[in-house]
Amino acid sequence: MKAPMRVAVTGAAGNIGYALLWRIANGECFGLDQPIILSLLEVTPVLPRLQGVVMELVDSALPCLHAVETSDDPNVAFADADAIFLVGSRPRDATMTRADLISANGKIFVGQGAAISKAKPTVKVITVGNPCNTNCLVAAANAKGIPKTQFTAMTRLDENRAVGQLALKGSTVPAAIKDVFVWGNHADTMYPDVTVGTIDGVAIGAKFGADYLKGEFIKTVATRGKAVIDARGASSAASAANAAIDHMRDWHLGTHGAIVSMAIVSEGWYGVPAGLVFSFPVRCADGKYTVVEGLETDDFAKAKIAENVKALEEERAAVSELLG
Ligand code: NAX
Repeated sequence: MKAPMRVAVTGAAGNIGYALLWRIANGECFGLDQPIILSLLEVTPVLPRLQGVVMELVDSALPCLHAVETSDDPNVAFADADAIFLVGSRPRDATMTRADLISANGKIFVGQGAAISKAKPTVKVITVGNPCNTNCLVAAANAKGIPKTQFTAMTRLDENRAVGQLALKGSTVPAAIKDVFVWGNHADTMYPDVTVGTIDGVAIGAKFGADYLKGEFIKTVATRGKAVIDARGASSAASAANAAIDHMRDWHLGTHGAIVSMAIVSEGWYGVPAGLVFSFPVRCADGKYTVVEGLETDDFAKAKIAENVKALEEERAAVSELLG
């Protein structure tokens, strides 16, 4: 067995947390030979409920669970962390506009970002709490001493939703689908790109045609989160936790040549302004991601990328005073 890794999870007593923690501690994310110390962060009033989650984790005798710690202080929870899942954030209520939500959550991510300075400089951070791209931007701006490359936001659920739809339509399994990825913001403007994607080894574009791929397909993926809420009376939790595992596992253990989606701090790739947290096609190896450059983008893709840039620039303007 290796030396234990410290993995922090915020919002650990929430719905996504309840589906996520078990999968981290049973070896699915960092490998079966990797002991895990879970460091769970919650707001103070929720700490008693979190104790119930801790009891259940212990009662599950998960193969990789070395220890579980809890705290309501991010400076404690993130100290010396190797990986951090930023899941907790304030939900939007009926009185809030999207701008109110961005500003309310932005403030949480100033404090959490500053606390991430106490993690290892190699820490891998995934931001799930919404609006996740901009929360990630705020956290990265406030985490002194941690390279921007270590901050990511989750668009893997959008990618997985796209793959799920293609598998249904093609009457096959998701594993038969390769190299589908998402551009942009985790919002209904995101663009699932199938240009280099294949299904059972056949180009997806040739199999399904542009009418479906630029119409019903994009619309279904873009509105899937709302459809789940309407049907279930609660937002996506198990599928979100599953996507967070996919994202972190691929970053840590590699994609073995496959293209996946990660929202990362742009260095200007594909004309996306440097500094925006934007979802790109990436491959991962040796614990690092690399943007897949040189893919062809047609006018449709260029327009979608521009639409996402505009939305994220507006979000960035709404939190400009939080960016240090
Ligand atoms: P829940 O409301 O079930 O749980 C959130 C938990 O976070 C609560 O237990 C709360 O006490 C805690 N929390 C709030 N503020 C905190 C803080 N400052 N520090 C630590 N903990 C804090 O929500 P859940 O369903 O788990 O969703 C969590 C977040 O994921 C939400 O922001 C949600 O919008 C977002 N999602 C993101 C997705 C994505 O693809 N990026 C998809 C699923 C989900 O909608």
